[in-house]
Amino acid sequence: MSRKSVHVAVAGATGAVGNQMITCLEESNLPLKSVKLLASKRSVGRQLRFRGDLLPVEEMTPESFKGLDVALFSAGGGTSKQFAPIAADAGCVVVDNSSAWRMDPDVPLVVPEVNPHAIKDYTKKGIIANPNCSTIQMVVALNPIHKHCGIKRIVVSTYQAVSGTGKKAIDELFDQTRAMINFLDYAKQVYPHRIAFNCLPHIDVFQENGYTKEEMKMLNETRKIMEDDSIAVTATTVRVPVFYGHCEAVNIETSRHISAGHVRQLLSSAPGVKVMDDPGNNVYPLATDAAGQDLTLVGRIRQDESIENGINMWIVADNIRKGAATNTVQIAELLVKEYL
Ligand code: NAP
Ligand code: 3JN
Repeated sequence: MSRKSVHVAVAGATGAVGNQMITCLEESNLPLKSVKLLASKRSVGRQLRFRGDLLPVEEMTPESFKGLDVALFSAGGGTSKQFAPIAADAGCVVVDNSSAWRMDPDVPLVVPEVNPHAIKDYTKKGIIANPNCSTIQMVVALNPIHKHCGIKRIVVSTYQAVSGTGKKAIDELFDQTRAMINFLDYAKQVYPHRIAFNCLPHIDVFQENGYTKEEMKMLNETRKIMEDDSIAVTATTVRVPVFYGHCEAVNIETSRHISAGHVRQLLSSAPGVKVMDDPGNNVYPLATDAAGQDLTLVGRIRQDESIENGINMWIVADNIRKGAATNTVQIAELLVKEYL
């Protein structure tokens, strides 16, 4: 175990995820020697607060990574493709939030509660990938069940908050809602349809097979993180007019029978999970319960009575914290503690 103190950068520091990364870094016990904030040229001149100090936002360039130990990236896939290898060549380990490197066999895809051992493979490319938010919360809740009785198939429908799309989408939901309740015209910029008072079964781009890229990410990433390509996964991902917190209705079919009570018991002691399951008293997880904290909340656990070995549940987490920034910082904490 190392107590090395580290020079860390946040790339995409002015964005929805980057901003939360700064907060998570402030809250973390990482032994920090310095923090550098990077974004595009547009943000040069801005300053952001870190533990009481105002830090300048610098333009990310190939020279940005010299002397750094770890960089937390959330500046989009193209930027990650371009800059992550440059950072790695400079000796700086990248923990990347985009989908650019997730399915690269030489890049570990890590959820610390599920496959922390995979971090060791960071040496192959100097890059560790953070999964998609919808995948993270699902595998945190499902992995203990998979370990116990084998999950054969997952059917998931998501209800995803607009913060998953970034700053501009948060503004769009706010502006459209305000316009509509004042009987005014509204503008659409981020989504192809109105998001206020609506649900859009469309997240990321459509693929040739009729699924969206978000839906295919859930399939491929789940198998890689749970280290089991035999798990069948089918997803429908939906954007809903909620600011923070992704919700998921999840149905699983297991190899061996497990009762709803046993699932509740397993998840009660699972790392990173909080069971909120007392429907008689209106207790089940809500997006508003998840927002601002780091646990994955699980409720509505019940037998799927239509098949022999099936369970239904409702899984909720803060998409910007556990779904992105918190998971990234947790990976960085493990990396520094165990490997640097
Ligand atoms: P956002 O609010 O739009 O922020 C984008 C950030 O990227 C801003 O800081 C922006 O800087 C920076 N950026 C854009 N182009 C850049 C460039 N050429 N060089 C340097 N910085 C650049 O978006 P977000 O919601 O934070 O998401 C950012 C990325 O994180 C996404 O594209 C995605 O890859 C990833 N993400 C992952 C998850 C997940 O599920 N794990 C969830 C959400 C997002 P300026 O302010 O200067 O433009
Ligand atoms: O839409 C959401 O709720 C999550 C969005 C994630 C996202 C947004 C833009 C680009 C990603 C991602 O993490 O998969 C990407 C990307 O492909 O990098």
